[in-house]
Amino acid sequence: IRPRPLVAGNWKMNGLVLGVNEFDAIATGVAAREVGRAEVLICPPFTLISRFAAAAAGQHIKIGAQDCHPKSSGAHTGDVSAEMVKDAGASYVIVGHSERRVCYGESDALVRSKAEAARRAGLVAIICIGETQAEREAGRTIDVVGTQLAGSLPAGATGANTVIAYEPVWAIGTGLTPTVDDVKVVHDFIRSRLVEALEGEGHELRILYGGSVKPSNAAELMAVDNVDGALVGGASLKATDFLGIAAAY
Ligand code: G2H
Repeated sequence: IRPRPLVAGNWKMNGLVLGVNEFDAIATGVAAREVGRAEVLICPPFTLISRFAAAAAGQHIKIGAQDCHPKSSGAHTGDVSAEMVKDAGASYVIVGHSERRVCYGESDALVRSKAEAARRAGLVAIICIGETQAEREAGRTIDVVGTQLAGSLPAGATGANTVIAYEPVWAIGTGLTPTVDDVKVVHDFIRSRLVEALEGEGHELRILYGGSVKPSNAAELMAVDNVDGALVGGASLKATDFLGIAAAY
């Protein structure tokens, strides 16, 4: 039995203009069961979390953050803790997105500590991993993904507190997507490593695919073994596109 799919929207640093309208339209679509059996999540910038959480109260749509600090409080100017995100109304947090690994030099160890913070706060961590174009061309995809997974996954992760997102860096925001065969190879590999590390529980973690997911490719991606949902960037900012993707899952 496959885990219930998760379709997550990563709004990145967007949503100031029209974001509230698009969120309302997405929430309305989810409430009207325009989506399939997928769990639907929107991760807006920190500043919109409490607003969206209030709008989503009593509805099925979930809210998440895009990052958190490993500590619960302290002298960390500009940072936001997992506990703060939870208090604002989030139930998920993305950690280790490639944009953070690249722009802020986040290491696997830091990503793991953020995933541990998420668990401590009662949030589900979505741990992102994925190879760059140069790594893929050098034939190092499996090696890189395996190293990131081993370094970022906290001990004792469960399907209830952890989600893995495979996002090939070269497919992010570029319109390029790997072939479904390429996606299958990496997702099967991630599953095998999860089962090695977590035994039977390794079957319970959802493995999302991310990178230029759109309504036109969502169904073929979802049909791949061990693809348990999507992490959607650009296409999650438009309600009709995002609902179209969610409906495929
Ligand atoms: C990858 C993805 C969302 P996009 O970053 O995390 O973005 O769908 O725009 O490629």
